[in-house]
Amino acid sequence: MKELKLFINGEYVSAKTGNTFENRSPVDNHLVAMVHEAGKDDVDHAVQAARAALSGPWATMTQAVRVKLLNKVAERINERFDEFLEAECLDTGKPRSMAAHIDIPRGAENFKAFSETLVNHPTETFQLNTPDGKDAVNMGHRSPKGVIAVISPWNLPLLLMTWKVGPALACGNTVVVKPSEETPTTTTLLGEVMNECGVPPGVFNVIHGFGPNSAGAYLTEHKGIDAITFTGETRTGEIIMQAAAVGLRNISLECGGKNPGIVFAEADIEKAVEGTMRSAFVNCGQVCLGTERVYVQRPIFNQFLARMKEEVGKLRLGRPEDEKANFGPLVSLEHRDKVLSYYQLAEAEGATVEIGGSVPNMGEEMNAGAWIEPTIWTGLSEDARVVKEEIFGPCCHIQPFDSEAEVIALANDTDYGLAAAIWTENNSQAIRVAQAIEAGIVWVNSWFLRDLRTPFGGAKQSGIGREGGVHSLEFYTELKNICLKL
Ligand code: NAD
Ligand code: 6OD
Repeated sequence: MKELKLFINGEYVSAKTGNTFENRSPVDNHLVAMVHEAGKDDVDHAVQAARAALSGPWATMTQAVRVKLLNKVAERINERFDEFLEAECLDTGKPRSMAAHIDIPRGAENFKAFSETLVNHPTETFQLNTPDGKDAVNMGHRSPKGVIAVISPWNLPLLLMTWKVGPALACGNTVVVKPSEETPTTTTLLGEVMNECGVPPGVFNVIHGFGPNSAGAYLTEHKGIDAITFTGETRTGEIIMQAAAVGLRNISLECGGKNPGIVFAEADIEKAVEGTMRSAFVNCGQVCLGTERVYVQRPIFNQFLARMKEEVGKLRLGRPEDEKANFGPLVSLEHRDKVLSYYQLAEAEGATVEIGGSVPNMGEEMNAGAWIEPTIWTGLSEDARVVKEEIFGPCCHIQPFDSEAEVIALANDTDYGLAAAIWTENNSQAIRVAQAIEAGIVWVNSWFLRDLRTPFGGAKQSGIGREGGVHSLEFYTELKNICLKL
């Protein structure tokens, strides 16, 4: 049986707790690996290693050498592409075609993009006339924040972890990563890559375990952590924010969403259908930016709904390695229970189930997995829990609207503010509505089109702070002003 150990100070080590937990495939529930669960002592070991590495060769390395190393890491992930792909698909059950297109290439690219940003981003200078008729020069200087705790979720495991580790290391920090207990494998594998590329021991550390009363909480509460970057559920973000308050540690929170898709009568319907199919159903609906509320202008409502149902009917459920499959299972049986409870709630709240709504029959072997049908509902009121709460499954509610003002109000009537997608060929309308939507990112005639130089994050309960491009540099460095009297 495969064993996943902790990665501390450049070595794979057993957890001092002696505890392990199971990592099972959501495709058919087979046991993939036993994972070592870190306790307080293990977390302390990892944080101490990361702290010691802050004053080792990593600290004296020039920026140019560090950038070269991180580019090497990106290249090495690409050289070991098939291993990362296999590992990600085993943990998540997602189609290989999707992980090969999104998860793994972006996982590698995150190490390149932020190095480039760092190299090309100037710090500010101001010249000041002083009262004695002379001058002073103010010079911005960035230094690493220190030891960063990276807490990541299971939906895009490698991509979302490296999205934080890439810029954190580019800025000269060291990290202790706690990947999701559901998807520990690619983060563990990255330890090998760090060693192969010559990243000094202690710079990148991995601990495994759960959240409360386990590795996640021990890490965020550890006094040796200088800043915490978290992606996951809003309620977990609230708990982590409380931990960060002790010692006034910096925090970046990328949390949940209940994102609207808005399809205007002036949309190219086929573009809107294609985009909404992706935003609602890709990765089995487990993308924080995904669309769970779709508002369609009344003149095209019936046509849009009919086309969506037609396309959902064409989705092919299957194993990751099935080349014809484009739809995998949910990440776990536990998550399926949650999503199914919303499927039942939708009916109890009076939804019309337009398509889907239950568990598919996948045959004897795969019926043990976390499969679920892609689902479309109509007919719910705006205050239904299914329309208000994040489900994080392959489902959406489609609702007609009449006016621009009405749909802006509907789109914003949520505690969340992560993302939105607008579909219209009328650019003035697109910009007007995009500016009025309360969200960190609004796509027009596209979805999940990512430029890593742009700010990424959520408004309202979807998060605090922005990462991406120079915004990551803001979070991962301490900016100091040096004032030199001439
Ligand atoms: P989660 O909050 O349950 O877990 C995320 C991580 O936090 C895991 O590693 C988990 O072990 C850890 N954790 C849980 N409780 C903790 C605690 N008390 N202290 C420290 N660590 C703790 O989220 P999830 O189920 O893994 O991911 C799905 C959620 O993530 C959804 O809400 C989704 O919207 C959100 N998400 C947001 C973004 C974004 O960029 N905004 C991206 C992906 C996912
Ligand atoms: O593309 C990214 O950088 C990013 N953070 C994506 C988040 C996806 C959420 O599931």
